[in-house]
Amino acid sequence: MLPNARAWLVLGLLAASACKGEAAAPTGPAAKYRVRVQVESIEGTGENARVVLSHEAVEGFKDRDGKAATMPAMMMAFGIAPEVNAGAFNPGTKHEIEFDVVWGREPTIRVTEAKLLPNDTALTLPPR
Ligand SMILES: [Cu+2]
Repeated sequence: MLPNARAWLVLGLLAASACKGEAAAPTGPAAKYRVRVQVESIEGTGENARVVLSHEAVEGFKDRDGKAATMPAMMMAFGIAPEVNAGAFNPGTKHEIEFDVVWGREPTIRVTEAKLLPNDTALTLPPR
């Protein structure tokens, strides 16, 4: 691509995102959390991939207004950031993950890092 063409493409993308308006804009910087999880299932591929995880209670979770909130141990679906190896999320495996939260983004909650834990790691998960 010619340098000029690339610059116009970048400008076009900026303009397109500016035109989306405030309502669609993600609010504030990403908040990041770490928690230990067990994989339940994984669905979809690429940007649409979602992994269902049972996670331990999340320390220091904040709500949409930045106020202290609670996220107890539960089972829920997470998006997966492109840099994460989704192939490691085999059902039943345990991981320590980092996830980010951007209110207004789809998906709001996304795994950004994952480290495999030994399978005999004892986790405090919701009753099944
Ligand atoms: Cu949760």
